[in-house]
Amino acid sequence: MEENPKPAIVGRKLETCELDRAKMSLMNPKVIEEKSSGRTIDDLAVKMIQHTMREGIETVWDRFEMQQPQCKYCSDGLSCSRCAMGPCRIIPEHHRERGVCGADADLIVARNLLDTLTTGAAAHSDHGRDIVETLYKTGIGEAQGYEITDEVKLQKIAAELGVETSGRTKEEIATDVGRSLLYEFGTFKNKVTFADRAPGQTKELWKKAGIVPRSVDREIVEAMHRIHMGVGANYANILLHGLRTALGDGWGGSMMATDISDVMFGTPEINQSKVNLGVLKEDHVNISLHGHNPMLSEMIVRAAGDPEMKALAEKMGAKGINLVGLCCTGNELLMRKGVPMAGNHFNQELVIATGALEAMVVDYQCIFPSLPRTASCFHTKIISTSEKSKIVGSYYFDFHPENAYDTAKAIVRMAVANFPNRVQERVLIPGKPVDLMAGFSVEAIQAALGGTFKPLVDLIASGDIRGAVGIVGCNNPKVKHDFGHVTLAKELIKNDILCVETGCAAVACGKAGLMMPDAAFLAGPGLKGVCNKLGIPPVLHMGSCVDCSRILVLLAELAKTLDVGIDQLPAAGAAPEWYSQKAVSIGSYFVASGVYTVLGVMPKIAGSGNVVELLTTGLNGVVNASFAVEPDPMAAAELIIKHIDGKRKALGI
Ligand code: BF8
Repeated sequence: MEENPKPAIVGRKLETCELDRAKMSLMNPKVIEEKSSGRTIDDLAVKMIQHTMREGIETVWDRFEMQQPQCKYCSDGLSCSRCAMGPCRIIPEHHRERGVCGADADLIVARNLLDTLTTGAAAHSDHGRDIVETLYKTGIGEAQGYEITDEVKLQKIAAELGVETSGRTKEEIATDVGRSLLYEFGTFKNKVTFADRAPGQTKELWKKAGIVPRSVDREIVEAMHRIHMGVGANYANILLHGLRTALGDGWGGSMMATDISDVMFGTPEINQSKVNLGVLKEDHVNISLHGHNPMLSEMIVRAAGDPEMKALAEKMGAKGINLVGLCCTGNELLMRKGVPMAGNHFNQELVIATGALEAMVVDYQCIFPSLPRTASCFHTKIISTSEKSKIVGSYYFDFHPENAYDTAKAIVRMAVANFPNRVQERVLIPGKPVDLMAGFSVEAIQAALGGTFKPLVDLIASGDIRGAVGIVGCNNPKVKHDFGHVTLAKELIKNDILCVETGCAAVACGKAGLMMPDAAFLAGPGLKGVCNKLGIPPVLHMGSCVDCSRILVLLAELAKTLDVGIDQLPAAGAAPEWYSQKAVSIGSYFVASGVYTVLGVMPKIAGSGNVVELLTTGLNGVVNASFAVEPDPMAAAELIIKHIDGKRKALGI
């Protein structure tokens, strides 16, 4: 294959260190010690944060400090800058009870929340569309270097969509599946097909509440319409549409992202790998893959395996090429390929600060726009690849399915060529990595159980497993990095509750050692017995954030086995350190699907008692589930255990 793509520099080239290192640098060892240990529970991250403080490298925690105090009206959801009559703030004590348009606190808070949720649903779903389009282009022979890996899953999805399979090649089937799924985004079909995977009882609740998702884009566009001034005027009505939009994400956009990635790159199987900043190698070219869509990172993995690239690395003086993951792209690669994981959201700047990273390759979502500034103080190159992102100061490759392999190879070549620029004296790899098990797709769990979900249901019925909780979401400087995830998971497994995790929550628990079978010693007697018998950890890695859709499918399977709705299961969700709009959508489709969900960070809704009441109580009368907000993970565990015990009692188990 010919290799010709060349990068363009976005904006301007950041030639020398762009940070005011002298201003940022701290020299007092006591202050450094106190500040760093207050920021994270990740031991290697503590060391790197100390390093950044001494070196004057600005991080997310520094910027958070600089932003204090944050605006209280904005935090409460009471500010609106939606139209040009504003911006407005609701300040009752100053007789400002309505915005210029006449919207009150309830409406302003609800509109802001729907805006946030919809942004998240759009992000997941647009990722889903990108992967579906790649499948379609693979089918018609226009995608370079991609292939259909899981034909069985392709056939299964084809059957769900009514696509003819007999006597057809996998490419022909992929073309029709791709086309059919692209229709799921618009208004042509008027139904989100994968939502049929939910149990009948759950679908009945959606129908009664009028929140059956009609299509992915339709709900998103309608949400944006509803939040225009002079349209949505009723906070409850606005929030109900939020649930419908979120369902279109969870059972639509995200589920397509997960399933079609499985078809293209393989459905994950249980594997073992390593996690934390210690996965970097001193004598290798280190490339971190950061972002979300595996259509980029899978191709980089292929290109890095090319003998030509290996030879080039050796020529540059390296022993080889070491690919490491970050955030959800890292989760995708870890799940399918066992690629080691450098860390979660708040590790992204610290990886660069090791001085051992030749390139950080990114696509979209959760990538700090300031990364090129951080990298400008090291030899690291930030390589952006998505036309949707194009980070200023990055090297941009126009990556798309038609030129995927050539571009991936050009990216790897650029990273390898950067190895001689590494300043060995500045390299600090702060420790050794931790082992973790990953790859717990629904299919892998089912296979481990012997082919059906009945044994898991039996273990739940017997009380060996008291319940199951999906711990998901991000890092947020309002919470000590990883503390919320790890504390909650430890307390739940101690109480015989199986944890299934995705996103940055999963990475946090991996780093804490909870994703190896020997972590079962931390579990209660029932769960410990199950883990020992099956050789699995008490905390299961189920993938990236779009893979929260795997949690939905797992819950649906358990509910169907018991012939109940999802809302009747002894299950819950939690997002102890969430920050992103995507997390709002995830939390909302969990709740809309019947899953009680506890948030560790307060959403921007405190300004409306009515909105708070509806989300934390009122929704019980609609979808038999609600949100709770509890920043203390131990107290959150208590709420969840109480909820699970209540559901067990109602089921008579
Ligand atoms: O989608 S958990 S910080 S990386 S938003 Fe982002 Fe949050 Fe991490 Fe993945 Ni999800």
